[in-house]
Amino acid sequence: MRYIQTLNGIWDFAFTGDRRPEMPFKPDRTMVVPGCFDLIEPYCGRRGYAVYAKKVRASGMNLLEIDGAGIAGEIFWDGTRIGVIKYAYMPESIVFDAGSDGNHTLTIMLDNRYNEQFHPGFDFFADGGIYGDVTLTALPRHYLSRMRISTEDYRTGKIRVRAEYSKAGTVPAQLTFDTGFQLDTKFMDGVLDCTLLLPDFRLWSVDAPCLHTLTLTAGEDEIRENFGLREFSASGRKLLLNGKAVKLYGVNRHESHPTTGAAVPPQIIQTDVSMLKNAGFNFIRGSHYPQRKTLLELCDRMGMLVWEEALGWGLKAADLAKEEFADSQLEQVTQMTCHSFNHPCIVMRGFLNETESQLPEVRPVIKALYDRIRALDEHILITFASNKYERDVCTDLVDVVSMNPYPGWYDSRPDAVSTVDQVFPRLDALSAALPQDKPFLISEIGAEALLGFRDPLKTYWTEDYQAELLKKVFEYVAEKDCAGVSIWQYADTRSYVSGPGIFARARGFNNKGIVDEYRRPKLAWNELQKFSGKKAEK
Ligand code: ADA
Repeated sequence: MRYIQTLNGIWDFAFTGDRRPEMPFKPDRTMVVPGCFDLIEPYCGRRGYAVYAKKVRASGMNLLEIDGAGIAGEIFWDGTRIGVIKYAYMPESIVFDAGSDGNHTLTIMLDNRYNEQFHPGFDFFADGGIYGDVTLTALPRHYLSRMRISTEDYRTGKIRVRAEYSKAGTVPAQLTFDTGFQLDTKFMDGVLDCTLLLPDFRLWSVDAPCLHTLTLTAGEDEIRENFGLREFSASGRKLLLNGKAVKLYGVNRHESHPTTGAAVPPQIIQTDVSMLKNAGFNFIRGSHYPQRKTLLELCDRMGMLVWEEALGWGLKAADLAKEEFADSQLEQVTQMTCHSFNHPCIVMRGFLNETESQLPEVRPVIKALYDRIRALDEHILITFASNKYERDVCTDLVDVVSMNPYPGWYDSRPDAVSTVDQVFPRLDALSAALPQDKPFLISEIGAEALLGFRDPLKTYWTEDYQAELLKKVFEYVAEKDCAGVSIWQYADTRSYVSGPGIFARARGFNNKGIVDEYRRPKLAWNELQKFSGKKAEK
């Protein structure tokens, strides 16, 4: 078994603003990890360089894992750069040589100033800090990489196992499943790729989320992964889980909490997944970046379907025309897919939320992103959320057509009377204009509602109006040829993009949550519980 040490806890810290810190740096104070330094006085709201350092005892080859940090950074071991953090929220895995046995210094230098990947115009706050767990795993001299386990046929229990080993030649290996089934196999020049029928398997589903465990042993190394046997597929306009039609009733979820920012503690993540599961929801769109490992593990265990997405919000064709930038999107989907490959909860992967997909020049970028994910994962459904509606020219390139319409909210103007009666006609018109041979998913829809603002006249910004609108949306999904919905959004989240009237971000928040930022239910939460779940399978 591998020796894993958690590096969560107290680190040395300094904030140097616009000045890049010298190495080794002089700490000013201590800082907790995980945590967002720019939510702690005197750094609140400040942007610039922040350095974290910790003394760590280690030797030889090691695997450093950081479950998301931001918004960019570099990682040093005894002053030598061993890795970079390019994408906020993206889990990082770095294999490096820690040198001889003794105390070493691990330094994470972050920069929370906006950059090409995280614009100030995004409708969610850019927190600076280490959002997730930091761990260090000692590796033997020759070591195994992460395993990829995929379901090839859910009916027969056929699975495919792929892994890599750092030593060339023929190396015997053993697969041991939780069921007791064992198989001898081998690595050939560092590669293992085998397909097998797992006896006594159980399927993973929303109602019975059965997980299996596979232990892979080769040489002195051993790794273990959870996986689930299931197939999530599209047939015409329907989505199917293990061959059975399933409608998605879900929410969009940001990693966000007023006290901790993006470093949402496991307990709150658990609250989120449990609340949603208990209320009958079956789907979470992880907007707009990879969510924490804790969330994925809980969704695996509780039976919640997840759309995982790469960071990219409202990017323009001009951004994507830059080769380096388009390559960074490819790098993101690669990193994300490889990292979370084995989670049965992840049934769709997405990218480029609300890009300029009405323009033909964006097609090659979407096609390249699709092809990259497909090359890594033969079975996952691939999509992107569009706000170009009938004008979108990229819907033929993906498996699921996902749209972010806002009837009853943005689709009207402040000076026009908007009513929830717009929901059915608008969604019908959109649905009719989209490809009829692919599932149509409403990836966002919603209305702002301020907690406690109640009004029997159901005016804008009230809990009453939001509840009325979202009830109509759920009715639509239940009755019509629509594969599902992820409401915008689960909880209110800190933002700064503001505008007049309906575009306002009152209190500095996007208030379209069906619970507020502290997870206190609004009227819509209570009303939607009556629908979700009961109509999930049809
Ligand atoms: C978009 C976007 C979301 C959010 C939403 C809104 O659809 O994808 O991130 O900004 O609009 O509330 O306006």
